[in-house]
Amino acid sequence: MAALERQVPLQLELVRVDPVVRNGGLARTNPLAKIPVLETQDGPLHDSRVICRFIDRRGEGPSLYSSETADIWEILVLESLADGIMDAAVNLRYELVNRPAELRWPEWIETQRSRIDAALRHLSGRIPQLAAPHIGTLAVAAALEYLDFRHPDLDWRAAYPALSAWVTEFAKEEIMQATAHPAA
Ligand SMILES: N[C@@H](CCC(=O)N[C@@H](CS)C(=O)NCC(=O)O)C(=O)O
Repeated sequence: MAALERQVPLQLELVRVDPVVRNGGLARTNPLAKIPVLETQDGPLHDSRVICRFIDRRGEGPSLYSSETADIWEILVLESLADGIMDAAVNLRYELVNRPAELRWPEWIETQRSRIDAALRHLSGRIPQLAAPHIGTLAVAAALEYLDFRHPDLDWRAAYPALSAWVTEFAKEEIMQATAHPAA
C-alpha cells in the first residue's frame, strides 16, 4: 500500500512462513525469520513500520506521515494501534490454527481477543481522527480487513458499527481497491 501510494516500484515475492518451522532462506535476510522483508540495494530491512518509513523517504509527493487533519503523534499512534491489533490477530490465528487442539490455552486466547476488542473500542471513539489517508489510517484499515478475512467469528463490525461504516467507506479509496485481498 505504501509503495503504491508513494509510487515507489517494488517487486513482490510471496514467502511462506510457519511459526514453528524456521524458514532458513528468510532468516538470511531477517534473523527473526518473519515477513515482511524489503531487499534494498543497501541490504535487507524488516518490519512493516521500518519498511514503510524507508519507502516513504523515497516517494514522490506528500509524505504518508503527514496530514492536514492529524498531527504526527496521532498518525504514529494509529499505526502502532494497527500493529498491535495485527500482532494479537496473528497470535490468535497461530493459537487456533497451528497449535494442537489439546495444547490450546483459553485464557491466552481470551487475552488476545480482549486486546483487539479494547483497541477497536478506542478507535471507535476517535473516528474523526481517521478522516484522511495516511500511514495510520492505511494501517488501521488493513488491520480491520485482516480481522474480516481471518477472524470473521469475532464479528467486530456488529460490536463497532461506526468503525465498520468508516472502513466500508475508506475501502472505496483507490489505494484500498488496488490492494484488496483477492478473497475480499
Ligand atoms: N511487527 C512485525 C510483525 C511481523 C510478523 O509477525 N510476521 C508474521 C506474519 S504471519 C510472521 O512472519 N510470522 C512467522 C513466525 O512467527 O515465525 C511487522 O509488522 O512486520
